[in-house]
Amino acid sequence: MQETAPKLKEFQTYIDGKWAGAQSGKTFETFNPYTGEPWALIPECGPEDAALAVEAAARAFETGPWPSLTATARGKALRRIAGLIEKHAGHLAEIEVRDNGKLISEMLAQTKYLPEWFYYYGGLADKIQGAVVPVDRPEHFNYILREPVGVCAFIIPWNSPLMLAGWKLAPALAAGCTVVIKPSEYTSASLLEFMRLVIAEADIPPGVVNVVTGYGAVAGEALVTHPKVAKVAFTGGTVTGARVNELAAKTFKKVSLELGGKSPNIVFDDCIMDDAVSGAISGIFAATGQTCIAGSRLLVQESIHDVFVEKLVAMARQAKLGDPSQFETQVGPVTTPPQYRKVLSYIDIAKGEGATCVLGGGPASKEEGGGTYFVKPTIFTGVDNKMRIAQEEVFGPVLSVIKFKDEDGAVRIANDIAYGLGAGVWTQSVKRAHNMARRIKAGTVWVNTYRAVSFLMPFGGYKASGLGRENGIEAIDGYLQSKSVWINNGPGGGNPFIMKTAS
Ligand code: TXE
Repeated sequence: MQETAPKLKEFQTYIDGKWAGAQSGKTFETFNPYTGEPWALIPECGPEDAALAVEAAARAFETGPWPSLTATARGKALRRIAGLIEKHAGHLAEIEVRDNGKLISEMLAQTKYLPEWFYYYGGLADKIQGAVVPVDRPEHFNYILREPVGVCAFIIPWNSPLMLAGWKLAPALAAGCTVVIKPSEYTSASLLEFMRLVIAEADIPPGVVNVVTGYGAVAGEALVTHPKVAKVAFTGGTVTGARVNELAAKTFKKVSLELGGKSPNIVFDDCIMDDAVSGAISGIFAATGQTCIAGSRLLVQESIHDVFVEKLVAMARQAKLGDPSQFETQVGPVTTPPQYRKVLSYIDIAKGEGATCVLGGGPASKEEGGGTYFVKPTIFTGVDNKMRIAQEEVFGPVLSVIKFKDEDGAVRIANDIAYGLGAGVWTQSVKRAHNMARRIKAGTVWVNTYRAVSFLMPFGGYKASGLGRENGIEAIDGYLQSKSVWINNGPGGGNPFIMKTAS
């Protein structure tokens, strides 16, 4: 009997409150990275679909119910979104696990936490206040309005699509912007389910939130270059981020970039060793190392190096690889085939550079709990900070251990890198903790913890790790611009030919 291929689920885009395929009728398959099998079809949008979405977002920004909502009503809309995410957190997590292979335990933690972003920025919506300025002119009444920037394009990567889209969407909507989101071509499904179960149900007017699926170089670039897009918020690789920044500059868009990292996780000999070992492991092997804040450079003080590495390898060796939809699994697959090849190639590079592989060092077979796109948790010791394995982002379960002598040495190595996203410090000394936090050039420094995020804390990069900040109060500034209003309540308009500077 001939086997018939299972029918693939067909997704549609969400533009102007309507569901549709790409205008070209084209689709592409999306894969389950655990099985390696396709499971759904995604519309392959082109510039024409991107233009439709931007026009819809521009109309929704200028006219219709969205701009006439009070800020308080916008806040309520965000709280409705939060409630619906809470309701569907389980389903949204399952979809994302199927599409990107992230562990169900981590995904559920993300989808259950995501509503907080919408509650927080929902609460902020009617606290966006301008100011009255006592300007240096008699009989003037001057004030500053804070207005939404307009249509925003979000370019989202594959490692945490819902969370990274939510971090942008909540402040943008609170500010009064409208939005077009382009998810990664590898992981469009969770965002489309989010549109169906959350945005379409939350009574958000048509055109306020739109999704265009497709490839970065086509659908992504069409959004980044569209003249009616006022702001681009991008999360992804540094090379792509530079391209997006360059393209967006041609039409003077505001840009925020959340890019790669090569974060130092620094262990001093006065740390609580067991805490630091688990912090080092979760820092690099959680999410299979596919996070921008992965603690991929482990800096260990030479006085405890050997005993620390022994404990580290012993614990990492126990990691249970397997099906990400099972709660007991600790390390899942690499999400995309190119990423899988990239991770393996960096393992070869490290070996070629003379680093010592003390754990893993290649693909994980089915017998080892692995399969299609699995890489064994890998640890290299004897790494010099000048090596490529120490300088370049791998974005996979590969840890480089680097020795240091003292605090100055740790700071020098930590900062000797193009990136500056995160850093970890493990110490019991309060003085050292604060000194390190001050001296490290990174957007986040964790002391005696690692990879913690909150809607309340700004997140973003120094140096090549990005521009701007997400989360916290300041994130909303990225979606606002100031307008200065001058009202002359006095006589006359002054000399028409002379600029009115202070006399
Ligand atoms: O990401 P890309 P890729 C890093 C990580 C990884 C590398 C490459 O090191 O190995 O980036 O990953 C869209 N105009 N990070 O290639 O290309 C694309 O469709 C407009 C770090 O998968 O950055 C997707 O939606 N858009 C990172 C998004 O950009 C374009 C997370 C990200 O894809 C485009 C992921 C273009 N010309 C990877 N080209 C993090 N900071 O967390 C692509 N895109």
